[in-house]
Amino acid sequence: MEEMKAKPAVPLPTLGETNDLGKPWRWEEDGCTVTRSAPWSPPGCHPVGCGVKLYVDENGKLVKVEGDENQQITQGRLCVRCLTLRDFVYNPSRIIHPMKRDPKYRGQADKWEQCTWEEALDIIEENYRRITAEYGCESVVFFVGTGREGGTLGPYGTYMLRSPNMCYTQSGYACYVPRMAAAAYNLGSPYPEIDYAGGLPGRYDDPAFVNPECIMIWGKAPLASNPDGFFGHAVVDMMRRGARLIVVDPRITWLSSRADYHLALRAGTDTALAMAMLDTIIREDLYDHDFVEYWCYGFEQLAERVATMPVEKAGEICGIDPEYIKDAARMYANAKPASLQWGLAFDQKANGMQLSHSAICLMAITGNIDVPGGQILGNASSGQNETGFGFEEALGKDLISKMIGLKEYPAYANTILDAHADLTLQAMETGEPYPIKMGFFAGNNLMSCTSAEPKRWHDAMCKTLDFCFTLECFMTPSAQAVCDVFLPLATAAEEDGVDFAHYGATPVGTGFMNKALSVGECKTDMETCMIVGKRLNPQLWENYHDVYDFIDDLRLHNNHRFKDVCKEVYVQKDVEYYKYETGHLRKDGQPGFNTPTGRVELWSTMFAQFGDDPLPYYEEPQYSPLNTPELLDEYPYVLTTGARAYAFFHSENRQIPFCRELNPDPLVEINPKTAAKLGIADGQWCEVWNQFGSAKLKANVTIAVDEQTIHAQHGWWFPEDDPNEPNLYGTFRSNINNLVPNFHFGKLGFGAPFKCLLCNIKPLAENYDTDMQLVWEKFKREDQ
Ligand SMILES: Nc1nc2c(c(=O)[nH]1)N[C@H]1C(S)=C(S)[C@@H](COP(=O)(O)OP(=O)(O)OC[C@H]3O[C@@H](n4cnc5c(=O)[nH]c(N)nc54)[C@H](O)[C@@H]3O)O[C@H]1N2
Ligand SMILES: Nc1nc2c(c(=O)[nH]1)N[C@H]1C(S)=C(S)[C@@H](COP(=O)(O)OP(=O)(O)OC[C@H]3O[C@@H](n4cnc5c(=O)[nH]c(N)nc54)[C@H](O)[C@@H]3O)O[C@H]1N2
Ligand SMILES: [Mo]
Repeated sequence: MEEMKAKPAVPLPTLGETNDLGKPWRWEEDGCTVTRSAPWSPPGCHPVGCGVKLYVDENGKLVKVEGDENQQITQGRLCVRCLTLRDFVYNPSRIIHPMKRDPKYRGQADKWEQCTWEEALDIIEENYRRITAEYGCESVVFFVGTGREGGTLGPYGTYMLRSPNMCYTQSGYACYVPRMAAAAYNLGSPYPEIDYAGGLPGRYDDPAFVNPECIMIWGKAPLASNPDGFFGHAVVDMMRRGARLIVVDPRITWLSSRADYHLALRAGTDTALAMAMLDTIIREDLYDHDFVEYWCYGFEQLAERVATMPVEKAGEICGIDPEYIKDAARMYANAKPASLQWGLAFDQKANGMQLSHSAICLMAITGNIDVPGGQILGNASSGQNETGFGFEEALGKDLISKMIGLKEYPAYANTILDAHADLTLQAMETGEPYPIKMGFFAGNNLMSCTSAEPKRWHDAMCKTLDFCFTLECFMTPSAQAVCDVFLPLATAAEEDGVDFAHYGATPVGTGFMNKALSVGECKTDMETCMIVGKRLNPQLWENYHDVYDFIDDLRLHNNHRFKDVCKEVYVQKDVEYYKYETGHLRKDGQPGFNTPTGRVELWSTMFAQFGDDPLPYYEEPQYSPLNTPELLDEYPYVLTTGARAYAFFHSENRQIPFCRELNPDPLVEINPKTAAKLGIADGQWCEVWNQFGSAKLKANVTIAVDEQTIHAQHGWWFPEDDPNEPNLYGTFRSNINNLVPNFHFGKLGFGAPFKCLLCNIKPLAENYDTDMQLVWEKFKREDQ
């Protein structure tokens, strides 16, 4: 519980030094006011703070969005989701006024009625008082999705609802936090991102930077995903400057096709590969002796452990030529510097913590941590800066001790103070340890996207929640199914706010969102949190008079005033290397790493303390050709899901005609030979199924996957389809998460098999094709 007390300090931008570009933040041009901004969400995105120029005409209408060439990281480059922001802002299906619906009519689209904010707040307050009086504050859950403005707003649960239960509803928290926890526990720093000179004023030409000779991209597709504050195109920038690639991915991607080594392993077998690479590097004496001797803990034990996974054995498990593994390991170890970029595939398996631990071992024994062009770390004061916001003061020890999963999975619950996803589902289903009666979701569409077995989550919520409300831009299947009040959410173009690369954990930069327009009665996450919080728990909000007080305190920790600094638009953060020598990694100022032993823990004292093996070990996925050969007759293919699509952020953007046209239907990738064998034609609708469920997707016949592997897109629903129960915009028809089970996590409570299951696939005669004409007609703006 010690960790909960600390209110982490905010990473301080050094204003005026790193960003003295002398560029205006707002100007007039051809009858428009142009505002520079560095948005986060919505539309959903991670906090890269991509630079945009928002053109607003004299009527206050957004007319176009362009990339901001002044933004130091993105330098004018933008993805389709920002370029189509105008279609998001003015989409005819966007909800721009509060709405209410009698809970007895849940799932009925025509029963919503527009109401005022006051009325909506009255309904929320009345239900909150009634429910918490009977069942306590712990019966209220803040259901949360991916990390973005809404998703990371800890104060929603803490200061608004005064509940210990903020629950990210993906089984085993299978996104980011497992990697972060493995790093926090074993490296003492939350996220070792690859160095792409993000924080350096001269970027790649800065004298402090060294271009990596080798980048190993593992279970990540950064060009499509730009995750967590990493700008994916930076990989291409560094390739142009000479970096060679190793890509570890069962699929062929743009980057793997340009790599020196593409380790196309069987999905889910990564830890075996990582251990074999460690073994090769140690056996062939390619490791950094000084770094290992002075800064690592448990090297001998690690060497002994990984010797149990020689390349021959790993090659067999992963389906890769052992010599090829050796060569790749040599290239990574010999390159100076080299960086390793780990992705979502690390989290989406029960064996993922061991994989993350192995990756940290690889980074460490090759001496690439905290060096230019290697892995960059934040200093002792950076971290996930708002989750711990007043947690203990607001809740008190008694309420905190009721957090679901705190006792069973402390390694999980303590990392970012989250209720365990699977145990929260269980609590809704069984009423144990206590009933869950009220919900709020911001940034979560669990029935289409976030959660495994979505119908199960649907049934549990519909059964147990007396009252639920949401803050959203669009009516989602989840909101349609279970919400009783809908609050309209402002987009990033309508918001003043702040975002940090890696939520503050790595030294890259801070972006400022500058409000350029208003739409309807929409409010931002920060405004809503404060308004609802002042109603429900006014005593906790006494110090905040307007939303800027809240932004200054929460995001800038009162070290700056938003209004003074927002005109900087994007501020790079100071970068310091070799902090383990200067004492800047540890709060006590001692040299070394912020771990119990002061070293990078190859032998993990924290894992041991939590009851897991302190060394990396390999476990087959729960359902796999080697682990469950008896299932192969029925489910002969390895299923991986959710590799990011350029057109969409998860379940979003399906109502944006330009995005939808890029990817009109849910796709399943299948190898041409497999497709031929099964009589599946390119573009034909198929059913993919396993022992947990089935989904209908359209075949994308491609050599991107091998004959054994099937890859399915995730997050699908059809905003043009029938909204009512039980159809709910057709979301259960094509939801690949029907095939993903809950409760298949690892010993520490983390991980879920989203990227390593078995399945079968067959062609369908039916046709569910999107009618693009209908999409355009239904979702186009008046002036399009
Ligand atoms: N456009 C877009 N960008 C996004 C998102 C989005 O929905 N759309 N979502 C955001 C979120 S929340 C996240 S977490 C990030 C995730 O972004 P990434 O970390 O890049 O993860 P994915 O795109 O899911 O998968 C990356 C690669 O892992 C491969 N893979 C699949 N199974 C395995 C396996 O078992 N082992 C290995 N080694 N590789 C495997 C896939 O083939 C894919 O190429 O993206 C963020 N960015
Ligand atoms: N099969 C499979 N399933 C997966 C994955 C996979 O790889 N495979 N990836 C998983 C991962 S890593 C993640 S993180 C989850 C993501 O799951 P979710 O977080 O549910 O994904 P989204 O669809 O992006 O977001 C849900 C809603 O948030 C709203 N929203 C966007 N920005 C904001 C904001 O700032 N504030 C508020 N209040 N609302 C906002 C959007 O309108 C959207 O309707 O999906 C998971 N699901
Ligand atoms: Mo995620």
